Amino acid sequence: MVEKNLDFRSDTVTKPTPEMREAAYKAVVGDDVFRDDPTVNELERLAAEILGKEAGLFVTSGTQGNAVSILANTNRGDEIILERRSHIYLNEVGGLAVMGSLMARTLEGEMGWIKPEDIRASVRGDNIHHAPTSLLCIENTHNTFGGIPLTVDQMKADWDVAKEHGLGVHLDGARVFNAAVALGVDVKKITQYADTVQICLSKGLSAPIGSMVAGPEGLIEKARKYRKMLGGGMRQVGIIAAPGIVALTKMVDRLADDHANAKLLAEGLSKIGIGVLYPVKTNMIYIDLSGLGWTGREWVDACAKLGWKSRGSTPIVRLVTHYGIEREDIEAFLEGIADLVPSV
Ligand code: TLP
Repeated sequence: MVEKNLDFRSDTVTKPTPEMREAAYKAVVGDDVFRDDPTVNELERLAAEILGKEAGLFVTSGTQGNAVSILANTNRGDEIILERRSHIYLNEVGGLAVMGSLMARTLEGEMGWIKPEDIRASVRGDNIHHAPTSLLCIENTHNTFGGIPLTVDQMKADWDVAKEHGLGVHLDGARVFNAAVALGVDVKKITQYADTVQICLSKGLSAPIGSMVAGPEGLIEKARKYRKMLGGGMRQVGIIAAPGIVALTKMVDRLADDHANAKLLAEGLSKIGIGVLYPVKTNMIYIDLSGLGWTGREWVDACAKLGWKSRGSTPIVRLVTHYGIEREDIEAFLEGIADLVPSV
C-alpha cells in the first residue's frame, strides 16, 4: 500500500517506502570516514556500476554532490560554463564562487541544451588576460525547462566540443533516471558523456536523504576530500545508505508512472483552460495561471481545498509528480479543480 503524498511542490517531498525503512533498520554499519561502513561501500559500488563509472561517493545532497564535483574538476580562478537557468548557477547559493573561487560563464540554452557552437565560442584560450575555462556543467533533465530530457545525441555533441578543448564535463543528473526512462535508454548511454555525474536518491527515487557522485577514481578521491572539508564525512551512515540501495534497484522503472501521471495532469489542465508551457516528457509540468486571471496564492488555496499542496508563484507554477501520487489521485484532482476554476 503506497502512502499518499498529495503534494505537487517537488519530488523532494517523497517519503521512504516500507522496504527502505526496513533496510535502514537492518543496515550493517561502520565508520564511513574510515571506509568501514559495508552498506555505504556497497551503495558506492552499485552507483558506480549503474552509472558506468570507476568509483562512487555518497553525499548528503544534490547541492553537496555538485559542489564537490565542481571543486574536484577545477582550480581556483577557473571559468566554468553553465546553462543560464541551471540549478547549479541559480539555486546552489553561489557555492561555486564562494568555495571554488570560480567564474561562471552562463550561456542561453535551447530548452536547457547548450549548443556546441556556443560552448566553442565561449572557451577562453591561452591568453594571459583570461581566466582559463576548465569545466562544462550540463543538467539533465533540465529542471527549469519543464524537466525536459536532453537526448544522448545532445549530450554527445556537448561532450565532443568540451573534449576538443580539454574541458572536464560534470553532469547535474539530479533527475537523470527520469531522462533515461523517458528516452528509453540505459542511463549509461547518457552518463558516458560526463566525467563526473551527480544523481539524487531523494527525489523521484524516494530515498529519505542523499545523492551519489560517480566518476573516475582520481576525481572521486578528490571529491571525497572536499566532502570532508564541507563537513560531509559521516559515520555510521549505512542507516541512510541502505534506502539508497533500494532506490537504485527498485525505484527507477516506476518513474514511468510519474511521467504518465504528469502527462495526464497536463492534458486535463489544458482542457480547462490552464496553459502548459513545455512539452511534458518526465515528471514536471509548468503551468501559466494568467489565462485564468489567478494569482499563485489563489492557485495554492484552490489546491488546498482539494487536499493538495502546491507552490504558488505568479503566474508560472511548477507541478511535480512522484511516488505517493497515483493515477486516480490525478483524476480526482482534475475533477475537483475543474469545479473551482473561473469559467473562461
Ligand atoms: N531542486 C529542488 C529545489 O532546490 C529547487 C527542486 O525542488 O527541484 N540539481 C537539480 C537539477 C535540482 O533540481 C536540485 C534540487 C538539486 C540539484 C539540488 O539537490 P538538493 O536539494 O538535494 O541539494
